[in-house]
This record gives sequence, structure tokens and C-alpha cells, in this order.
Amino acid sequence: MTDRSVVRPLVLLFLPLLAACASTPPPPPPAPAPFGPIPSPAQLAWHEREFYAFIHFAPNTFTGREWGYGDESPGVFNPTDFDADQIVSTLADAGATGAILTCKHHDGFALWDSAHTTHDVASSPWMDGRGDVVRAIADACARHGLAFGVYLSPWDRNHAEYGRPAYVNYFRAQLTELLTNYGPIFEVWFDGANGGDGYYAGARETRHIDRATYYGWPETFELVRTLQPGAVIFSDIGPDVRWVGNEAGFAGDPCWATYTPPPAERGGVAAPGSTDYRQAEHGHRDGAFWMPAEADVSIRPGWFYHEQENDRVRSPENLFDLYMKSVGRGAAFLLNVPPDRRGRIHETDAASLGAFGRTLRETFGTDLAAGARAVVSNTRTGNAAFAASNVTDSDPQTYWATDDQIHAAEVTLELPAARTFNIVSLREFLPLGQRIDRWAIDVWRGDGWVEIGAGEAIGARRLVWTDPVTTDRVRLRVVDARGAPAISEFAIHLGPLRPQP
Ligand code: FUL
Ligand code: CA
Repeated sequence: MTDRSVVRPLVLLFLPLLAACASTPPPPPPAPAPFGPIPSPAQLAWHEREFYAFIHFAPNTFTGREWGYGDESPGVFNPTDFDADQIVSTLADAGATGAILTCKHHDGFALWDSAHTTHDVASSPWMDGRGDVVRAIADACARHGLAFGVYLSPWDRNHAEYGRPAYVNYFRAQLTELLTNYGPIFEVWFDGANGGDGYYAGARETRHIDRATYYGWPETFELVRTLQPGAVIFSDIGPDVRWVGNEAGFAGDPCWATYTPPPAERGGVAAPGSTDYRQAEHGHRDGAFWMPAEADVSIRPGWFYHEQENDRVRSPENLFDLYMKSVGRGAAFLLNVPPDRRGRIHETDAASLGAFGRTLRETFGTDLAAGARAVVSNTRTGNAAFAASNVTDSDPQTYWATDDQIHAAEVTLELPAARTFNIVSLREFLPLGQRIDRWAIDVWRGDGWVEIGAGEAIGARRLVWTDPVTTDRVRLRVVDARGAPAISEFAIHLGPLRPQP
């Protein structure tokens, strides 16, 4: 039996609420659920960098070598006209958003006054031993609006204890200096080249290490997390950013942001320098981790400056091509620009970088889809937050999304007038993971659609480079996705002609 004296007042209490529910439509669907691994906050911030520079500078600059043996006298390090502002402003003009300095290369020479060794700038004649290249570059980066990152070679061909436990403590002590004394660090770069012959404080021998266990990578990564929680960690196996697997500056097509680092051999453990890195060019569609690729390359044949390579500097056209094949495939572009013996970027390199930067600005500075109306086959039911117009608002935080059951969809840009372009730029909304498997781009030719490009994967960025087309309608077809597509950008640009195959 029901006790009416209780039920009635309760009904009366909820009556206004019930009435309100009946008259308002059901709440709009919330954002789509993320698919697969998703980026950390540090990775999301890193994705926005897209293109940044490497600075290789060391005793090698003065000895003409690529891999110093470790027996170089600190006396050789003596730039005659070091100018951190010239270096960093040249990189800024090129459009670089950050710079990673080789604070210590394989030869073990530290570009800062390390408390843990005398094999460093403090023992060099440069500035009477009072200089600090790390400080100078870090400060110049801050002045010119670039983020600063550090390369610290795990392999040290100078150190007496390399190969033994004591060296690992030394390595971490140096890492601690770099991550404590130079402000915010955006990326920590760990090289996979390690172990082999070297000076080792006079031993002059070959030292092999177990790459999987020697450095205690999990503890070292933890140290970075503690000291610089905003930094991403780069190595052959991530954990945040993976090496793309070549030093030629291009990513595979497609290049998935997700990856499971494979061991070098069956049954082994994947580690920096011990992984089947060839798989990194494409990544893994169903990889276990969000571990996007970084494509590194030098503007010259060598990583360090050598005068005899002054006539082999990459052209602006070549740099743009590499940009399209790295950034344009969802990877980052890490371009090495080595200072010369003066401690400046050589005029030839600076000229090429300047022209490259101009091309980037001229190409991507104007979105020819501005003012276009975006018409879509489906929008997430009744929720303006996921409207089609989000793909043309130049705001990476807003995106168009469909209903959950829709895995194939179209968005057409109706341009205010016919426009000529040769690059289409697409971005997925990364906090929801990499959702789109296959896509195609069509243009309207008056009496029908013509496909001008198609492929797999969009991710952080997809730049589709075609022959110039003139049209007033361009369409993106999401052919297949894992869940509702979520697209934050669909832009069109007119840039350099693509190289003919
Ligand atoms: C390699 C190194 O051995 C090269 O000297 C250079 O630093 C390059 C970026 O990584 O593994
Ligand atoms: Ca947007």
C-alpha cells in the first residue's frame, strides 16, 4: 500500500521540474568519446610547434669532425664572433617555433659550465672560460619567442666511467643541471647512437652497453617528468615523441600518431638505439601509445658546420618540400642549422632560411577559404558547439563533429567566388584521438566533382599538395573513421608549385 500523505507532496514538489522536462528538447549530445590513445597536455602543446630547429655546435665545429672521439682539448672550442641573437633570430625568420641545442654531443664536451666535469666551456679559451652557450641560446630563444629544448648525448666518449653505473649518475646529474637552470624546456632529446669506441679518459677502448638496461631509462624519464612536467621526451621509443626512423626529414604517408615501439630483435626490449625503427616512418594505426613522429634532417650534409659544405646548403624549395612531407603528414619538422666557427649562422644558410620563411608566410598566411560557407552531410544532432563553421574559423579549439554512428561524412566549402589554390590543409581535433582512416578531396568543375587527392590519416595536420585548381567549391570526404569524425580545420592555400614526379 502506498502512503499517499508522502507521495502527494513529493509529486507536487517535482511537478515544475516534470513540466520543464516535457517542454524542453532532450539535452544535446555531448562531445564524442575519445578514440584510442590520446595526447597528454605536453604533447598537445608540442603539436602546435610543428617546425623547429636543431643547433649542432661542439668541438666538432672546430675540428671538422662529425663524431668527436672524446680526446679533444677544450682549447679547440673558441668561436670568434659568437652571436646567439643572430642564430636565433635567423631561425625565427625561417618560421621555427623552437630550438634544440646539442648541450653535449657524443664527445662529452659540455656547452655550459657543468659542476660535474671540467670537460666543458669553462675550460675553453672562449670568453676566458666564463661563457655559457646554453644560457646564451636559451635567453635568445626567450627574446625571440622560441621555445628552448636540450639534446644531451647519452653516449659520452670522454667520460672515464662510461659503460659503468657511475656514468649513469653523472648523466642524470648533468640532465638535472640542464632541466633546472635554464627555464622552461619544451623537448628533451635522447639520441639512439650510444656505445662504442672512445677516449674514455685515456682508456681508448670500445665499450659496449646493454642498451635496454644500462641507462635505466624509466628512472631517467621520471626525472624529466619531475623537473620539467611541460616537456616532451624524444627518443627512438618516445615516450612522448618518436624518431621518424630516417634522418632525411620526411615522414611516411600515412604517418600515424599512434605507435608501439618494436624491439630490434624478436624477444628483445625496445630501447633507444635498439628498436626496429623502420616501422616509425608510418607508425601503427592501432598502436598502443600516442607517440607522434619527429622528422630530423640537416640543412647541410653534416650535422656540424664544415666549410667545404658551404655550397651544399639545402634550397628554400627543398626545405618547403620537406615541410610538406613532415608537417604535412602530421609529424614535426626538426631542421638542423649548425653555427659556423664564428658562432653564427653562415650567410648561405641564412639566405635559404629567410626565403623559406617568406614562402611559409606567403603560403599559409592567407586562408583562401575565408568567408566560405561550410555545408555538411551531418552535424552532431542539434548541438551548435559542433557546427560546420568550426572548420573555417581559424580556431584549433573548435571542431565540426557528426553523430556517433556516422563514420563517413562530407563537408563542402562554398567559396564566395572562384579561387585558385594548390594546398589543402586539414586538422583533426587531437584531444579526441586520431579518428579518421581515409579521406578524399574533390573540387567542383561546373558539371560534377573531380577528385584531386585521397589518402589515409589526417591527425595533427594533413597538407594535400596538388596542381593549382580554380573553383568555387571544394569538398572533403571522410571516407572512413573510427567513430564520429572531429575536424578543426579545412583551409586552402596557394603556395609553390609542387615538384613534378
Ligand atoms: C645521430 C647522431 O649520431 C648525430 O651526430 C646527430 O646528433 C643526429 C641528430 O643524431 O644519432
Ligand atoms: Ca576550428
